[in-house]
Amino acid sequence: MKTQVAIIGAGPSGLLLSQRLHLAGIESIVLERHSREHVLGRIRAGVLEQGLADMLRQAGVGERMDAEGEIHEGVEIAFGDNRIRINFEQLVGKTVMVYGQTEVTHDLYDARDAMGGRIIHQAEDVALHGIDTDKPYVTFKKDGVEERIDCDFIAGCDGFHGPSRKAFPADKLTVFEKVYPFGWLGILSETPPVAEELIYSGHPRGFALCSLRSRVLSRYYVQVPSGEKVEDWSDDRFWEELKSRLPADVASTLVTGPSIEKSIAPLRSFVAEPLTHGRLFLVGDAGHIVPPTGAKGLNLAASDVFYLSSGLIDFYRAGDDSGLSGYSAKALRRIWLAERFSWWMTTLLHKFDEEAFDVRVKRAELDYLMSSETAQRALAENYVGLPYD
Ligand code: RFL
Ligand code: PHB
Repeated sequence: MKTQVAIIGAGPSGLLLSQRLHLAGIESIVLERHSREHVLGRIRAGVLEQGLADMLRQAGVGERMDAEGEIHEGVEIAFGDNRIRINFEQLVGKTVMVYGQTEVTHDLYDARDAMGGRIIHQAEDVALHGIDTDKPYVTFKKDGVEERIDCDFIAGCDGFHGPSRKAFPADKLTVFEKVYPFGWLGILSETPPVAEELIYSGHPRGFALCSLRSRVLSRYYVQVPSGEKVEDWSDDRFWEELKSRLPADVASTLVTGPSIEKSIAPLRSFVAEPLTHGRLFLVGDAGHIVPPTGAKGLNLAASDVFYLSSGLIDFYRAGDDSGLSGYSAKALRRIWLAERFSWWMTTLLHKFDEEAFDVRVKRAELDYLMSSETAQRALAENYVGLPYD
């Protein structure tokens, strides 16, 4: 097989990249390890920045998001029984879209299907070759048969565990990492959300988040120590723990019900530098991870796609390779700003095994956030998403 851009991974990064390239007349083939059902069964992000929502509209996949998603003008931050609403609209004149990543992926699949996009599922043993030549290629097995795709470029959109980052020569990649000693236990339940907007709650027992997918579908998370097992968390235990970490008036109105999904995600901050080696480009979680507290993972994947697709379009239209050679530096600048924000929000709201001094400093930081409009504006500016340039 032959194509212009071989894309590894059919998560939101890979699908959105292939859609944007297609609209610019650039061919791609997407290779995915799992089945489509598996990809569409994953419950992940829920908050889209305006930059991503606009890109989806431009790519012709915004219709269902605009009909079914919810525009949120603010979020609440709680600590014990103290709460503050961060009013995005008033503080920075922007909003966010609450619409599940699962739905975004669904819409992208529909669009790729409608345009005859090639996505090869259950591709095994995907391997990258010749990335530092101008004739890279990818090999894989499909139904036991060895296949090969020759291409001009490879986009590694294969998430944190995929083969693309591992294809860099060891001495060409530097990794910056922070692993937190806890994860998020999340559940999805067919119950009305406890509040109209998201509530991020820092509590002496640990962090909790009230989120939602619609007026009849709620998504809740509680911080749990690393190593905790989902099987040890009955629905009742989850609801009790969640209630204990929310302001009393919120807890008293929480509607509980059976979970329809329950899983634990570890928390990590991670950046690989650079994002490019030869003809290989890392995009999204393949190159960086943020803890989910700032809702930035999917949104960073989207800005990477924006920079890389622009670089590829300039290359194919005008032979201009400046966007491709500048991709890593441009994407990394925005990535590090989001890394900082996600680390800050995680540190502020989670329970750590800390010294008394650090606990007092965090309390002062929350006091400052609750009492200073300037501090609130900084949170709002980052949460709605920093500009792409
Ligand atoms: P993905 O979604 O991991 O997709 C990578 C794809 O590559 C495939 N793959 C392979 N394919 C072929 N061969 C191989 N050897 C392969 N190995 C892997 C995988 O099967 C998969 O289909 O990465 P992508 O596209 O870069 O997208 C990144 C986002 O998924 C991620 O950043 C977000 O979900 C993070 N995240 C959130 N981001 C937000 O912006 N807002 C949020 O509110 C938010 N909440 C979250 C989150 C992530 C969470 N978890 C579970 C990690 C909440 C949670 C709980
Ligand atoms: C979610 O709804 O899954 C969600 C929302 C906000 C976050 C993380 C996850 O910060």
